[in-house]
Amino acid sequence: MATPAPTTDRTVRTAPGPAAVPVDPAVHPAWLPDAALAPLGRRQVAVVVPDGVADALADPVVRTVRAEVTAATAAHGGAAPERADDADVALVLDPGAAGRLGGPEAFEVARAAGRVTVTAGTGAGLLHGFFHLVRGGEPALAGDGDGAVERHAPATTLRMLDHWDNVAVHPAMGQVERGYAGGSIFYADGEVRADLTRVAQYARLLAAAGVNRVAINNVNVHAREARLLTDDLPEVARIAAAFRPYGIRTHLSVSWASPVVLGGLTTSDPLDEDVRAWWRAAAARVWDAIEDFGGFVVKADSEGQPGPFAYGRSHADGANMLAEAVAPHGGLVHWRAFVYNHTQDWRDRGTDRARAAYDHFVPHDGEFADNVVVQVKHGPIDFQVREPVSPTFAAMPRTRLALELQVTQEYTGQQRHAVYLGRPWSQVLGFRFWGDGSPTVADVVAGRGPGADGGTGDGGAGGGAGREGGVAAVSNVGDDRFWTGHPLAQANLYAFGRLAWDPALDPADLLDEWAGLTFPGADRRVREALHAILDESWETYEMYTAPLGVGFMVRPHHHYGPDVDGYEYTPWGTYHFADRDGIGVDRTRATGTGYTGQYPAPWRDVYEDLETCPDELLLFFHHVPYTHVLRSGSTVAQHVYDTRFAGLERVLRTVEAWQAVADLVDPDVAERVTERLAEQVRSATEWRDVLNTYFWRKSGIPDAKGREIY
Ligand code: GCV
Repeated sequence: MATPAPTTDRTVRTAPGPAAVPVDPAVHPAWLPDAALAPLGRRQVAVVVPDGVADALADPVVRTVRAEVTAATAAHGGAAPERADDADVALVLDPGAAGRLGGPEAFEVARAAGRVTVTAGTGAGLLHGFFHLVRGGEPALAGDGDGAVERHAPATTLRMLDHWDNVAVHPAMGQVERGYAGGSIFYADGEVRADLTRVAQYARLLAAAGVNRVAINNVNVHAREARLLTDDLPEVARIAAAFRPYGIRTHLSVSWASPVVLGGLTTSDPLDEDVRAWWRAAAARVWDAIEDFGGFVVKADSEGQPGPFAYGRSHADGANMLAEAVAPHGGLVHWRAFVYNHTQDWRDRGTDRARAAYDHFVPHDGEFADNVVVQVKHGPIDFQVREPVSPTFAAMPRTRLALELQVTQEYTGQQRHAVYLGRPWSQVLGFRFWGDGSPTVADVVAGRGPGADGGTGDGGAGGGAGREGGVAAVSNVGDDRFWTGHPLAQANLYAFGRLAWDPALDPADLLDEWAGLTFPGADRRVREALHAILDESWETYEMYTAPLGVGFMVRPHHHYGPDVDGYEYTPWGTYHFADRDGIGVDRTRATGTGYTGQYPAPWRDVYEDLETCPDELLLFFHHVPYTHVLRSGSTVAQHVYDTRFAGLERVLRTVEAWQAVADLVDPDVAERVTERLAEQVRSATEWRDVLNTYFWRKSGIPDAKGREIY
């Protein structure tokens, strides 16, 4: 994207407007319904750029801001005057301001003399400022302030969504792997969709939440998907063109074996000169087609995907070879740390999947190239409802690390259960490995952890100069009319973007912000009910599913519904080791797998000691008898019974809260939510009964309260 040249000429001029704002009326507007733009659209809103900055006028994101303003003011009775002097709201592009403001996406807001003035150094900054005012509604638009200036800049410049979308429908995983919202918005019938209006609309939603990068295909790269890198480049360029006006850069997942499967070479060895040349040429073709392309995402040596281990090379060798190919173009390599043995022997208690990311990657800290981001799942296993934070974040100070979250609810109810994930994500982002006052995970991924050089990144301008790796998450969006299957699962996508921009935001406030935008003008009772339904829904889900951090207990393959021993005697490494006496995984240094030793103090000791290990992670770290007394005072068995019964009760109260307001919302939304809640009740009942029965039959310990267990 063109960067406007600095100018001293302060004459202002209205930027030209582009095509219409992408809105398909058949699709639910999520957090950008027309009415959410009314407070701004009722006003006089000027978009002004310094005269003589030709590049600024050509910047597609500046043109988007202009289109948004034109559309909103036309729809709501405001106007778009040319001059700031005639406006209630002035969106001012000042190309010289980016540095002063804190980066290209930063903006400042001043309120004085009846006017709100947003100033930004780039189109992207201006767009974020525009959506900041939309989110803030009337209070944000009152121009009667004292001129005090608020500054807003993202915590990290890399805020990415990963799509696990397949181009061709996969026989086992379907069109979208772990997708619970219909087909793909990018692909249908084995091709990129001809009509990408929906993608443009998605880009607009993402920009309004703060996301600025999207990887458009599954990290499991099958034969058809591999060709996105070569034959389909013009199609990928069309997708990138749909994202670009909203300041979002496009990334591709690539197959490690591309030189073989696409290039006809006999090897993918990263140290082979022909392989390196193949990747250099491939990268050059990509950037020829898409000038602002973001880079490659790689899942290697993981769950059957090919990787450098086949050639006796390390993951640093593999990642750096790709990094070298993309570096001349300012590209990034997101290299996933989700590497573990998925063919282990359940009889072998010495192998611990939780150790894997750390064991594979930490020895290579400092070896990864500057444009490699090692992308680490938030927990050491796989997006379970409760896991400790992955210790890998604390152990690679010389590597750019990204936090990977999962917005799609693979293990948290698959968008059939209402489960708001803002709170657990906020806890992960705020986790302090080195004790009170030490840097958080959010600091680490922003390049401000201990031992990092404190760089602030390049603002998305070309590869990243700092040590930041940012935040990535698996998207929960499909071609469903509500985007996310469960309309309330939109809150998760929204909260992800907002927390990626500012990890310090309160997830409960974000919930209210989302509800206010999505249901503008709705009866106060609707917003109160949504808050009541969602705010503690993660805890509710945990109460009826796998207890005390033990994880899994889901049905194999599709991962929905209870099957306590479903994975117990399989090669996947997700065991709970229940027998008649007790349950849990001994991950202590003293008697177990030694995983606690991957944490720095104080956590290595907190988790090691039964006396100090938090209840909610007890079975992740310790194997204990069912009679073990928790810090809460309850035994493990009684805790399981009590929380399973209480969990279902909470779901039933959720249903009541919804029923009280369902008539006050759009009937389509009401019907879909009502249908999903009915399934949540059925499923939570099944979870309660299966879990309670399992623990009772294993332990022989009856429920102290004599409730029905089968
Ligand atoms: C894309 C889990 C999921 C897989 C997914 C994998 C990953 O194992 O079940 O579907 O594969 O994570 O993150 O790569």
